[in-house]
Amino acid sequence: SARKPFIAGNWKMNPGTKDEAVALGKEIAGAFSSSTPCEVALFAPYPFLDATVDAVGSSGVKVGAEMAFTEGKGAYTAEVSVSMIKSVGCNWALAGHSERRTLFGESDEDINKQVLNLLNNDVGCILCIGETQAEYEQGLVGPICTTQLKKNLLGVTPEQMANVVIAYEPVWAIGTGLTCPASEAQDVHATCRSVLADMYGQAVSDTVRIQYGGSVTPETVDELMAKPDIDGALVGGASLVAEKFSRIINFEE
Ligand code: G2H
Repeated sequence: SARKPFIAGNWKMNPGTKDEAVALGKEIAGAFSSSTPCEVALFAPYPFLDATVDAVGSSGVKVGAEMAFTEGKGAYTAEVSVSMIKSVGCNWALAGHSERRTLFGESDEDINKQVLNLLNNDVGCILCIGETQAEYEQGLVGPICTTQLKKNLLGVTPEQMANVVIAYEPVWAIGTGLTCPASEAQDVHATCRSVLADMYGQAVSDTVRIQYGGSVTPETVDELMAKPDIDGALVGGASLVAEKFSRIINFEE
């Protein structure tokens, strides 16, 4: 397809020290070359964003925040604003990761506010969606993804969709070692693309990158990336091991 693949590492609340983050960022940047078949971004913990931006240097690897708060400034103890992350060189952020939804109670409305705030400040957004194990077992994958896309993207314009990437992450496949079979992920990605076509028209929908996330490894990435509607990956555990993530970003086309 005409869509440039996009593979991102979500470091979550790892690595444990700035030195580890810098070493990992440097190694991954060193594995990113003109023959790497995708865009690459690393989502790092706040205290390491600045150092990770330095570590990747001029390699072309992007660095982003794992979320950004919806307010611009003020008395919001412990929160981090979009302008703060921009000021250290980050032009991407995640929104709606399932860990934020389930462990921290973020609602579809909260996530919608985050998405709008990022886009209105010219920061790219990877919107994470996906069903829980219970929803999966009840056959609710399509309806859940549809609802999340509609609620989380409410008010986002067709023009702003150029700055949006969707990450489909079946919650039951996150960190469990259970990768969703590539053909099953492809079906969900196609459903998501048809929802986006209903919302924004087919031409816009055809340009939106949809990543798969959930226990992606060097062993599973090639088959996933071969599917027509899988345009990348959001990688947790394997993005913490430079050798593994380097193989993932340099997947076999
Ligand atoms: C899903 C993914 C990254 P992992 O959360 O967002 O993590 O690859 O460890 O399942």
